[in-house]
Amino acid sequence: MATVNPVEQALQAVAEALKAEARVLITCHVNPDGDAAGSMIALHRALTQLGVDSIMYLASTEPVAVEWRFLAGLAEVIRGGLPDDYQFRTLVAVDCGNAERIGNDDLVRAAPRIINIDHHADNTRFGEINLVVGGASSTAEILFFLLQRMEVNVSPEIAEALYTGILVDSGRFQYASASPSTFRVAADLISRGVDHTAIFRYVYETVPLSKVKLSCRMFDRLTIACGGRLAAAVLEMSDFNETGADGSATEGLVDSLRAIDGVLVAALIYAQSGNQGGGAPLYRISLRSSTERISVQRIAKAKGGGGHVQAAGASITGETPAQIISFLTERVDAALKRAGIKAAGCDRAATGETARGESPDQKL
Ligand SMILES: [Mn+2]
Repeated sequence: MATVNPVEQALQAVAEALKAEARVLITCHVNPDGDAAGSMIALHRALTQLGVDSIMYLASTEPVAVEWRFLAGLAEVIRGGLPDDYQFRTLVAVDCGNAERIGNDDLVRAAPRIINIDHHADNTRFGEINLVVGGASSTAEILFFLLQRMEVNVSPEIAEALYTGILVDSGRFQYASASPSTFRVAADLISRGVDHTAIFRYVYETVPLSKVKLSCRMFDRLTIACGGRLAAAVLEMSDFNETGADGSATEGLVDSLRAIDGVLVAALIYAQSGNQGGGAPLYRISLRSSTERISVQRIAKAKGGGGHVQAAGASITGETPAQIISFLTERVDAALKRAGIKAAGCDRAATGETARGESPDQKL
């Protein structure tokens, strides 16, 4: 007897629902990364092609990280203030693990219907229809299959947006979430006209000098703890002001902390711009783990955040960076102990850090 694949079922349900929609509003999480922005743009173009009245909306008014500014279509995104007819539009959330990440509660409350498309394993399934594939490299990879099912013509523009999402969220195809399917989809997109060399240059090799200066500050403030397994760094508001970097310049910085030999967990703690008001200090932590045996999602969750097992984040109010680092040290020490991982340099083979790593989440 044929088994019903839940991913296939969800793909079909969302494909049918979207094709039948008259008006939609597509949004992604605040401070969008390449997957969030690329997914939003790709889906918008696809729906427009099918004759659906689609608009894109982003709750945050902070500048989009310089890495994604090349994406054609960003200028069409409505920022901050909601469009007049938002309460009549089906809300399509892409790359949002929970409804709060959308950043506008009014929008979520007023939506006549919510369709939720995402790859965060801890997604709260806040939609009426949920297409959540926890093991997928990116939301963009899920969208590729969705658009095929909707019989969308994947134009070079759509392909470029999808490719960017996949490239970035798969860690340039190096994370465990990069499956054979991820590579096949990327190959397909390149055959449709994606200039992967140009995208690589835009995303990774047009770093503003202000961001380089900011990363110097980050390495200056580096704390190594937990027997060399935790690397944590702090960026204060003054670091942003003095280097001329804006809040979006933190994009990707935490990955270079994880790259340090022996380090398994990286944490970047940075001041949020809401800080200057003189209220309680607000910090954002970006967390990365090099091994599936240590879940940073769990650590982030303890502070009200979330994400993936190996990439997560949280916002923290009312704690100093020193307090946050001691919390992280405690948590990482406990996680290392649970996983039976020794200090760096002791027993490298036992860490599994070079293992291929099979994600326990659902695959496409
Ligand atoms: Mn994503």
